Amino acid sequence: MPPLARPSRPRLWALLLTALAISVLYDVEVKRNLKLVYEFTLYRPINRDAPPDYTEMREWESRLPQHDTELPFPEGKTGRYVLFANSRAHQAGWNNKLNEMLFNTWLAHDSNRAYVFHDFIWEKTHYPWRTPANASNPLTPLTALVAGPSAGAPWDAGDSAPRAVTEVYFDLVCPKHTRRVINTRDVKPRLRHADGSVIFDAWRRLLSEAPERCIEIEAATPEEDAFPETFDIYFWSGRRSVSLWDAFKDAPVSRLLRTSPTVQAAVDANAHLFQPARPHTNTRANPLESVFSIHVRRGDFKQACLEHAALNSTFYNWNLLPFLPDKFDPPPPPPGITLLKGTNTPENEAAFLARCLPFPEAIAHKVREARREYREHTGHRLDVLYIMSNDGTTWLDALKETLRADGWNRIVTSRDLRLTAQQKDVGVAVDMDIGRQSAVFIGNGWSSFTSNVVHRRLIDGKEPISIRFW
Ligand SMILES: Nc1nc2c(ncn2[C@@H]2O[C@H](COP(=O)(O)OP(=O)(O)O)[C@@H](O)[C@H]2O)c(=O)[nH]1
Ligand SMILES: [Mg+2]
Repeated sequence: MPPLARPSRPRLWALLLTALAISVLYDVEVKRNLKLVYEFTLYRPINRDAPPDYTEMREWESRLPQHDTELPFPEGKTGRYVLFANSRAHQAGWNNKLNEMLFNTWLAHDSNRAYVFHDFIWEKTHYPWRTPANASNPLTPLTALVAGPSAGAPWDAGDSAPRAVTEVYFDLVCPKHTRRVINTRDVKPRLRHADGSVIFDAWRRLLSEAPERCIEIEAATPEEDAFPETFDIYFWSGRRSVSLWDAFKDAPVSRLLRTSPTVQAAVDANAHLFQPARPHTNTRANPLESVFSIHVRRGDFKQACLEHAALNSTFYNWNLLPFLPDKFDPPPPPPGITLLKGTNTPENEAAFLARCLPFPEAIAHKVREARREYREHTGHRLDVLYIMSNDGTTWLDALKETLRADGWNRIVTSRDLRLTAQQKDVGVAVDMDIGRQSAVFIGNGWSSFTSNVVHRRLIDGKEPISIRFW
């Protein structure tokens, strides 16, 4: 092999310059790609301070007046109780658990039993702080997240149903050996495809007629039932709950549901962010009544929306109420095409993504339309926009820039809120409460967060024109 010729001086310079250019480009590209990977995995905002301490709140829970063994029937040591241990057999987002908790409390109320409440157990990927892989799942006291009969508040005056109690008190009045254990495998299979009213009635009858004072509902094994809740994800992700709306909206568990003091304090502390830029145009006491808020569900929904498309899912729970605008009918396959279960056409997938994971331009378009329609309907022009989101990436900044072009006096996002550690812990409920109180709310039809905001807005008497979906 002939020896390699030594490059001439100009060629050496050219080589060096090219190498330098490549290394600069490489550096920029690699960093950009690393950032994308980082943003994809760390899609949610992660806090660097310490998680909160709840010692005082737990003490407060333990001192609730119903924790008194001397109280007369149906409370006290002769009282009737039900623990839905099945509801915490697997972890899910706060709102997937909240809608089930409300129904379980409703069942307890209607069968004259005290609902046994317990901490919310976090899925680690949702928790606002990083949790080591070998640590147990973080917990938040229920009373930090919500108030109302599910969290121990009294029922209506004159309602003799027993109040909800903590598990510590349940252990005292219903020691393990005194409990009748009902496994979900003995109830759920025959109700698998039943309508909500049939499922509700079956459980209500079972819990009412059981003579035992103490009942624990136990989950079937994960192999038997991966979602062993009384009302599981298959139930909420379809139309079977809708027939229960009229009864649920008037049920005390729903009417008496309230914002927790922790959430209330967070909303109050940040109220100044929502003051309109021109105060003289706003004569309302509550600045949120002039806010247009949007729920931009991102992060894990990048995957969830594809799964909804593959399963051709309808909207979730109350987002399906027939009197609400912006319906979504899962598109049928094109004529002559039979789809395999769990697959969809590229066209149908695109139709799902347009509604479930909309682009900034589509979001801006929808916000413009809904703002105009609200103004036509009510005469009110809304000038403050609130973007609530679980997105922790620069995508949210880009969205804010896109929306700025539409002449909002102020645009606030979840990240602008100043929160204490406890308030950050319940940040999901803080955003929901802002959504509840806003003049207009646009949400994601497949989201249980959105569905629970829709519920509270309707209970508060907000009009359907103010409840929109992408
Ligand atoms: N702060 C905040 N958190 C959110 C928002 N959307 C989703 N999340 C987080 O995502 C988790 C899962 O959402 P979840 O409550 O299950 O509602 P869904 O997944 O939309 O049906 C929640 O527990 C929150 O931690 C939002 O707009 N704001
Ligand atoms: Mg969820």
